[in-house]
Amino acid sequence: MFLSATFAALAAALTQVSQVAAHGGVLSYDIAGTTYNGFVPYNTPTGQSTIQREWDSYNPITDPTDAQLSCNIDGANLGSGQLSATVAAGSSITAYWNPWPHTIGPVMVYMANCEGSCTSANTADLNWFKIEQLGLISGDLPTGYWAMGELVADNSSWTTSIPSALAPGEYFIRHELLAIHTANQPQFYAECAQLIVTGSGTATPSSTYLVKLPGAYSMSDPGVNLDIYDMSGVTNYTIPGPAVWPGN
Ligand SMILES: *[C@@H]1O[C@H](CO)[C@@H](O)[C@H](O)[C@H]1NC(C)=O
Ligand SMILES: *[C@@H]1O[C@H](CO)[C@@H](O)[C@H](O)[C@H]1NC(C)=O
Ligand SMILES: [Cu+2]
Repeated sequence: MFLSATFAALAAALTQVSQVAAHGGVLSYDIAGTTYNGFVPYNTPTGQSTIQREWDSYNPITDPTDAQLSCNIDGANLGSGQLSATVAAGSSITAYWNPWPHTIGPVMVYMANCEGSCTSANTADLNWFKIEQLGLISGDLPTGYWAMGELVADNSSWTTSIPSALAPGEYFIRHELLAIHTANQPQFYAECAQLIVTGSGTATPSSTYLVKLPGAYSMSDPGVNLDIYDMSGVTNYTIPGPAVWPGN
């Protein structure tokens, strides 16, 4: 009785540890040479100060229509602790994840204009546009080399550039990993950070490139709900969501 209870507790603890270790998110950023810490999940938001929106768990969102798909659960602003990073259009941004455990699936980077203050914005209402995406790089679906594998090989980081012609203003940047290693069970990992983009650009994406999140994905998308292990020899993968804004 005592032993089995102990084993049950131990098994539960191990399961929790492995679940935490098996997932994660963006923990910090390097923006034009300055390091910014992210939110620290599993900790109270009280006293935290970061450019990132709150996210509370390393677990993925598994429903492409989840109400909190835009900036993860619960995506709240941090009140007086909520910061924004000022960055010139054209600058590079590197996002750093915890040592990332998954190598199968696309990497997507979005932005959204807050039309004013990002801190007071409801991220589900914003018009999001993609600034970068990469899916299957080589090989076939079950055994090929994916953008997520490249991210892991690159110190669990991803570097992208703010489009240089982008009109100045307050924007979110949203990094999203879509892990598809489990058959017919997509895992969405998204984190958002607030930027104040400076410069003399005038370009803004037209409506063709703008989507709501949730809204852009569905379980009927070929790249969302699939069993890669049943697709040996298939060498094309359709990244979900809108086309990447060409930046002009
Ligand atoms: C690897 O990532 C960590 C952050 O997770 C960073 O502190 C470190 O500088 C990176 N190493 C290299 C070689 O870029
Ligand atoms: C591969 O391309 C075909 C033809 O366009 C398409 O029907 C199919 O959904 C694609 N497969 C994936 C996994 O995106
Ligand atoms: Cu995971």
